[in-house]
Amino acid sequence: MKSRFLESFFAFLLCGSSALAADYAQLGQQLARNGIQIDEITKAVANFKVAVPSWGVGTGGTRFGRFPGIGEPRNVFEKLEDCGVIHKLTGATPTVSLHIPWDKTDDYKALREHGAALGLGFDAMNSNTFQDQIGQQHSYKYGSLTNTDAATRAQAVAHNIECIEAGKKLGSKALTVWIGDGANFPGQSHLGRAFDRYLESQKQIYAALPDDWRMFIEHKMYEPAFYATVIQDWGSSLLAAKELGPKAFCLVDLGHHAPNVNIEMIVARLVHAQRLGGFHFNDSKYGDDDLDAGSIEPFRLFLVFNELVEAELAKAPNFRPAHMLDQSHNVTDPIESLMTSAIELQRAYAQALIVDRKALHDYRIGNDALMAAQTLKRGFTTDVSPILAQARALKGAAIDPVGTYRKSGYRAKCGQMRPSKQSLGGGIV
Ligand code: LRH
Ligand code: MN
Repeated sequence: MKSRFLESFFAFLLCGSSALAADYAQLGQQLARNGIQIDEITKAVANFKVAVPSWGVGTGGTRFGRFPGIGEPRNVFEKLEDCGVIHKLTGATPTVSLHIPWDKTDDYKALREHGAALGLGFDAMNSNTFQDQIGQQHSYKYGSLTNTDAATRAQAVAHNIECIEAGKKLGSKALTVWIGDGANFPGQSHLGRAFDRYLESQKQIYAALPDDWRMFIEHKMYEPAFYATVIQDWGSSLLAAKELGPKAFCLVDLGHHAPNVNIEMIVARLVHAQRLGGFHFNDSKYGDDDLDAGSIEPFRLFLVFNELVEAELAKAPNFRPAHMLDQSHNVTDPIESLMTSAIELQRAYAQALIVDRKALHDYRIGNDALMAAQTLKRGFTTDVSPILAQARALKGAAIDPVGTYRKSGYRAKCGQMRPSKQSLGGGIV
């Protein structure tokens, strides 16, 4: 049924192409003056890929409530259809990152075929030992992989191995392990032994990883634990990755740090350690707000991509970061937010690619701090929108994704096709 939906978009894809040609030519001349070939940048942007979180296409919600939109996906198959729309219109999101058990199904073969029919593959699998499931034998109230009770740890290990087995059927090549384990009060847990239990559990999960898989360890400063989180920061994550083995990497969720933490510095260090596994991109002003990437601190996002471009240019060893979005949408249409967020990542990447690296290097060596800062910033202040639109046009995607999506009436059609019932919790409530 659905791929016919996608077909219906063709009518609007190339709206805005005439203006694009003029804008692209003008930007091309501007960049050529600095010795930059615009088509090179456009090609690199067109090759940029970011995975969409399956849990992002439904309305997220906060602890205070959830206000579902119309035509919410009711199961993982419908979630994939919405992810198919995002990829059709942006050309930048060919894979989906699933969350188990939110996306659990008894027919992963059918799910894989459904994805393929929509032009989608599967990125990192996400395990969930931060919620108790109905009928679950051992509660994760006091932790999962680090729980003081061995049976609870074993249950959590088994769940992660179940996620690997599901991912193998889907063609996924990675498992993201984020646990909320921690303490709310000083004294509640032994900080050292909790970490030892974490490693003991993770070693069993690591042993179950196929040879060509990676494990992404996701750190988070706080929430749901409000005093000490076992994998609280990149240091704990890197210690664990190094102790587990070469298939273990550190995943940076931009929202998982204290305000004003220099995240691009963390990226530079993880590149140095050859353990940068990837990202959960989003934005935040206060806590783990899971807002749209680039919506609050676009300059910070640019500085993260600046480190990625520096690593790319330096041909950093073992550098293969997996890009994923991890957002929660409460007041926007999730499809529109995920499309614009994917494009904001491409924007930050393009801005970092057009930085005059030679001039920047010379100013740095000459300790000309002002000109070094200005040279880097010029990348950020250049409007690269024509490059982003051209990259989409080259891939047969929409020049104006949100405009095309709204013209298509997809959401209204979903409203008819998917009678709204209290759809899948799936949110992060
Ligand atoms: C934890 C997190 C993690 C996911 C969850 C949905 O805050 O970022 O990546 O499992 O959100
Ligand atoms: Mn995350």
